[in-house]
Order: sequence, then C-alpha cells, then structure tokens
Amino acid sequence: MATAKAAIAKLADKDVPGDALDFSLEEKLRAVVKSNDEPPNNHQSITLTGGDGNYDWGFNGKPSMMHDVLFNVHQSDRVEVILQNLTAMAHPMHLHGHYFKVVDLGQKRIDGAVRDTILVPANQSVTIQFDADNPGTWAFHCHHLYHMNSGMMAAMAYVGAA
Ligand SMILES: [Cu+2]
Repeated sequence: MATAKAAIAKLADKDVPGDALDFSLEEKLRAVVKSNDEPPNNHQSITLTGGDGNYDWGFNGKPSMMHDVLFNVHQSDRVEVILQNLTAMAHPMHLHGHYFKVVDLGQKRIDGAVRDTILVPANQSVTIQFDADNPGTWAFHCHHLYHMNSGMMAAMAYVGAA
C-alpha cells in the first residue's frame, strides 16, 4: 500500500543473505559488566530438533511442553549449556529468570554479550553460561511463538525449589 504519488522503491538484489541470521553481529558484542569467571560445574547439552515438515519442534528429538523439565540446576551452580541446532531454521532461545553470557559461537570461544535470548542459527551451536541464583522453575523456549506452541517449550528447574 502507498499513498497517492508515493515513490515505491524496489529491492536491488535478490538472494543476498542478510547479516541477522548468522553470527556476524553477535560475535562483535561484548559484555559491559564482568561476569563470573568460575568454571562451570553443571554442564548441559541440548539439541534443538524437529520441523521436518511436521512442525513438531522440540528438544533432544522430542516435542516438549512447559511442564517437562529439560534440565535441573542447584542453587549456586555455574551452569554451561551447549545449544546445538539440528534444524534448518534459526531459533531465538530464551531463558526466563536469568541473564546468561554467550561464551561460544559455532565452536569458537568468545567473551560475549550478556543476554536473556540468543539466536541459534540453523545447523549451528551456541554455548551460554550463567549463575543459578534465582530458585524456581523457569521457562526455556524458542521465542518464535509458533515454534514454542508446537513443542519448543520446556522448563529449567532448581532441585528442591517450588
Ligand atoms: Cu524456533
């Protein structure tokens, strides 16, 4: 739609990949505040799976839902989570209740940004670290709501917390 006599520009080229779906922006970012340098004691490895025409997004090969606990932490853990995307789409992964540091992009170690959501491009991996300092059961999900609603939604639960 356009108002009368409005100029309508055309895109010059097709098939030019954009920056937003790879690591080119993310790898430039650095945290403003220094975070915990302690080595992690709680190591998790999670695959992002599904979507082969079935729209059955999930984790570790299984469509999940909010009440499935994907992984556990204990209070005061330093947690490292490897997110390996085995699908053909990028997933912006979001953890509630915590801020995490991006420490690895595509198996390249970095001293990256602190965030609560990180884009994991198709067929790539991202590793995050955070302090388990907010007891409870927290949603961990893809921020594409249509992926979340079709299975890429689970929880991170503190052991011994409600
Ligand atoms: Cu997704």
